Amino acid sequence: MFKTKMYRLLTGGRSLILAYDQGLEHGPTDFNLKNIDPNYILDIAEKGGYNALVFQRGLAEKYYQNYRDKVRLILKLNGKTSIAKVEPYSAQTCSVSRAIKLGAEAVGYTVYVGSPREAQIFEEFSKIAEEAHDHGIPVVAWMYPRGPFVPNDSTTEIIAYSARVGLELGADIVKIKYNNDFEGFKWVVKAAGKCKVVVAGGHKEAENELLQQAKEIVDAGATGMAIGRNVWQHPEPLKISQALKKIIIENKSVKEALKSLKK
Ligand code: FBP
Repeated sequence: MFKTKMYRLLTGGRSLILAYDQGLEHGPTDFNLKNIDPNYILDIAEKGGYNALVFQRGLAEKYYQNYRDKVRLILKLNGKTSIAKVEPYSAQTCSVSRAIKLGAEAVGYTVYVGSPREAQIFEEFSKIAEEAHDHGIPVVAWMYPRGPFVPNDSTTEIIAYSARVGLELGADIVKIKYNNDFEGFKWVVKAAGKCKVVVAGGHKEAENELLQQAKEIVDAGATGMAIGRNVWQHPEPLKISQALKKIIIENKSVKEALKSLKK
């Protein structure tokens, strides 16, 4: 079962995942009148042919159930708001068994590497990884270095370390940020070993920059992207999805992907 689920998260070894947990992580400040509605996002995930969509449990319960046959779900098992300025720790909000009942193909969890609460985070994550794997469910780990002991979360060294921690702790896919160091990112991917590497999108940026970033990360050996704002804040989410797929899934050039945007 694990192999089938892992296989379905990929297309020819690559993956494009739509992330929509920002309502909890950042608040509605990321949204407009369209993308505040989870149905809008489900429609993008379905029509855009995403490998999977990331939801927290509340959205999975209230919006996802009619889409079980149309969109694959990665259920995020922990979360936090951006309000409390405390030591980085994202509490567990859903169990693995509940995620499976809700139709999850995989589960997700944020590990704040280097946080003063790292020991607690590791303990929680290890239990989740064990339970998920016992049930044949892949684990996607958001590996984000953060906290007072991490003066810079964008160095290649700390990103590579975070990717490695994901591998060591039993993640199947690590979701990390790209720091635009193309050569360094090859090392990051090596550090992740048999773990697949997907890159987060970040704040909305220019289309050519986003597509260039997508090209660099797959050329460096990453599996793809798990991206949110750059897609559902885009005026034409299906077009930008198509352009990303051209690069990530079809191995096309940035030029060809940009051309598909103009059509
Ligand atoms: P984006 O592509 O919109 O950046 O989403 C990626 C993501 O990892 C989300 O899944 C998550 O909500 C958010 O970024 C958290 O980012 P941060 O902790 O840096 O605010």
